[in-house]
Amino acid sequence: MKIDRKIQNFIDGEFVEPVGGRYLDNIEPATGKPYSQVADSDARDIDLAVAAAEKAFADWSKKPAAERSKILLRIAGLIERDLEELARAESIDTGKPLSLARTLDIPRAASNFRFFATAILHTQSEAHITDNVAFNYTLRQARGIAGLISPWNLPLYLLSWKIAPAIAVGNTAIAKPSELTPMTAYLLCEICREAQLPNGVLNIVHGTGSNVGAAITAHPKIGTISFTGGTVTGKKVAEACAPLFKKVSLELGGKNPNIIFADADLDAAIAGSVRSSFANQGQICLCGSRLFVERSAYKDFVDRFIEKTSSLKVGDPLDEKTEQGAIVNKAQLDKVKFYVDLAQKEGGKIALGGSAPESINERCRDGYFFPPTVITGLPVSCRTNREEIFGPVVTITPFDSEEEVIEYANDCDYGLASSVWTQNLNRAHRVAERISTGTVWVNCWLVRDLRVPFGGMKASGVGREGGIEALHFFTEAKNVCIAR
Ligand code: TXE
Repeated sequence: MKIDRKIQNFIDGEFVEPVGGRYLDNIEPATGKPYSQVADSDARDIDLAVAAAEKAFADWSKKPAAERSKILLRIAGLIERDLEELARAESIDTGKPLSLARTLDIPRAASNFRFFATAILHTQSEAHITDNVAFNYTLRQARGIAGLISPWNLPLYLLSWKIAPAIAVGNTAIAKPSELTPMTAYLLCEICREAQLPNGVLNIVHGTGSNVGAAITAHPKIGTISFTGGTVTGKKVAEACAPLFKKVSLELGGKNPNIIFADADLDAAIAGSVRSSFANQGQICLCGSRLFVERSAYKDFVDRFIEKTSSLKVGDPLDEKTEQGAIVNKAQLDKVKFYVDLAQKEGGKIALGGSAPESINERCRDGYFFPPTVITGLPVSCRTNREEIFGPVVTITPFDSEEEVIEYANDCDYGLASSVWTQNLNRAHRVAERISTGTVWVNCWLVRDLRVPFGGMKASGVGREGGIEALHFFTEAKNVCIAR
């Protein structure tokens, strides 16, 4: 595929060249070859974006919520109109199967805009009477310019999850998508222009994290930072923001337990576990990469889990039948291979997969592919079971009691999400209460309702912005107290 597009920045409603005139190759994971270029911007581009966002803030923050809502609903409608084009772009840019982009990423991006466009029409405010002394009411106001930094695994899904609430409540925004997967953010700008989003409300500046990302977290006029990415980078973001007293939300990595009790509906548990293990090639922070199975069901589960996993079709992401596409880049592929080697050094047995597949097809012969891989026989607290791999690799370990498996599940620096498969309702409530993760799914996975709090504990992050609580994260609560 020839280089057919230069992805420019979108500042003040216009597509513009980066000030330094530099571009990075944008590599297609399925082929390992560049297919477009993306602006390699720097702090000077952020200064331009800040000026545009600052200029737009006065009008945008004073617009009635109903008017902001109408524009966000137009954006949602245009995303749905362009679903096929966006899904294809997302698949080419990330290496994920076209079918997944079409059914998950792009529809969720539309629903993110739609949800917050309507949520702002129904917010409640609080009032408190202090005896006969005073009347208090809470005023929630837009904070100013929001800096939104998003990762490569669910590019439009996670970017829209930040942009929609940030601008819905009246902020203006400067967003930096991952330099690895910039295409759908670029296409979103064209949609925002068509939806007549006022200039400067959303500005998208492309480039590397150390350059543009760091410029966003360092800029004194960007007072709110929403970051999704790795835990290591999350620490750098937090360090940069602390001295400037910025409001920060960090959605970071995960090493999520997936617990299957012997009394579970095994058909459902196996189907759900294959999905939670390998969706998006295991490149979702919510993937259940540590499976724990009650010993009496262990052999049956492992045999049937491997049988179902081995039927997943690894292929060209653009092939409609593909269920496992490419890993996002060579660095991530090398990271996956490193952990598969490490697992064997730690005593693990490769029960399925473990090495790069034969060539997919002529087009993808140099792409970054790795098959779904299942490792058994590892000690619970080895590195493979503690460190985030972020690829199609899971471990399966037996357990003998509820106490033991809760200890295994919580013996982890991360605390993002977990799944529990059981038909014993009391046990479901008991275990859910004791697992230290921000989300516990019982007999399901990745069921998302934006009205509930979403976010991680421990090294999985700080803040709950992935739902209705984002309306509070992106606003400032002011108490007005009037003497009686
Ligand atoms: O993400 P990074 P990477 C995990 C996964 C992966 C690891 C690293 O384990 O292997 O994180 O992935 C920007 N200041 N997750 O390196 O570096 C960067 O440009 C400001 C889990 O791809 O965290 C990108 O836009 N910004 C995660 C964004 O941060 C900086 C999803 C994420 O990049 C920056 C992705 C800096 N100093 C990876 N350095 C999840 N929770 O879903 C980089 N960035």
